[in-house]
Amino acid sequence: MLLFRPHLFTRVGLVFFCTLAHNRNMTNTAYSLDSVKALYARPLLDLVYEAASVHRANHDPQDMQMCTLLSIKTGGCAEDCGYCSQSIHNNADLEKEILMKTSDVLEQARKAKESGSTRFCMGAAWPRVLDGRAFDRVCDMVKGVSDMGMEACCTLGMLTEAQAVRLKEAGLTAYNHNLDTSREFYDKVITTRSYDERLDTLKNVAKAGIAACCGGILGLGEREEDRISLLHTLANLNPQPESVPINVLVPVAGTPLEKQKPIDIFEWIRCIAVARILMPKAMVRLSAGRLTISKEAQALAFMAGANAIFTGEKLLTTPNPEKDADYGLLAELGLKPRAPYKDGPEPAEKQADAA
Ligand code: SAM
Ligand code: DTB
Ligand code: SF4
Repeated sequence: MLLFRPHLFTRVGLVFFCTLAHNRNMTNTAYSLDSVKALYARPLLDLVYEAASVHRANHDPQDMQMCTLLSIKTGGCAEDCGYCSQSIHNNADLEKEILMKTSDVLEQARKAKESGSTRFCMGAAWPRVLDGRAFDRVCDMVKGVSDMGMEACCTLGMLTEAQAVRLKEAGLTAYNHNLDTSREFYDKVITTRSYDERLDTLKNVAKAGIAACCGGILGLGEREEDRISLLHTLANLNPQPESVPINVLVPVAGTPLEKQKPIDIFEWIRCIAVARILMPKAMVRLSAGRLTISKEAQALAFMAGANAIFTGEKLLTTPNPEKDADYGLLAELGLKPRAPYKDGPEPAEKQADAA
């Protein structure tokens, strides 16, 4: 008779998932939904232990990538995302702003670099990119940020392959485009676009040779099955995302989710650990929601494999921990800000080297 022996499963599980994850980076071997469910169901501290081992095998565990966000065009977005302050379907108290001037954006990027950030992410409240003067200006911004020696990232909504190629030529490191939740739960939160449209943009980004920054939001009212399904979809993207932002819902007054019950912090840790194990090479980025999470919980998240944060007092439209608090926490934990890719190989080359 086969007895369930957790200690044995821990070791066998680690070898199994590391091998699977390693193969996944080189071939089209897909994770089965059942394997992700089994991983997710493991005792929390076993998961954290395994995730820490995978993290240490693939990254310098002292490194923390510091990223800065800037909203380059704020509010007035036609999509109906239930969490978002910037949707015209919601009633958040937000000043709409037209596309910023390129020189102002580059000034902000320069300040971010001076304060230690190596990645600069520009966000626009657009459902999709339209060709024209505004997009030309965004390409100039990307070029300017890249020329400063920072990793340039942007998030502009849906994108065609030709637009992705233009961003690549301008020097874009990564394109942020989140799946946000499971396919099954998606239309409970967003009805103006489909999951497949999100996946189409991710394919266009991959075809242009740009790394994808793709993750989700926890605490939208989704069930555990939805979190598992999201992680399963993310891990089976081919190629896997270069970075995986893990957002916790920031409940914004005037949005349908303003009264949503906060996610249990151990569910957050569990998702971070599973993301790290399934996507060993990715940067796992703690994104929205850190302001209300204790420093002890953030330390456990770093142990579970999170290795990037957004710094600066604002995300796009909502508050974020002060820079001093973040640098203080890194110092307390013996972590250090990571150098940009520009000081080493590009993410795609790194993956090829690992293979
Ligand atoms: N319009 C583009 C899009 O939706 O892809 C880019 C900007 S959008 C604000 C970028 C991401 O921010 C979303 O995919 C979502 O994950 C996150 N986000 C937006 N509002 C949030 C909130 N209130 N709490 C947590 N994450 C949020
Ligand atoms: C991501 O996944 N999170 C960031 C970044 N990518 C663009 C955005 C968080 C936004 C949080 C809500 C706000 O500040 O408006
Ligand atoms: Fe628009 Fe993006 Fe906000 Fe959705 S999340 S409303 S697409 S800015």
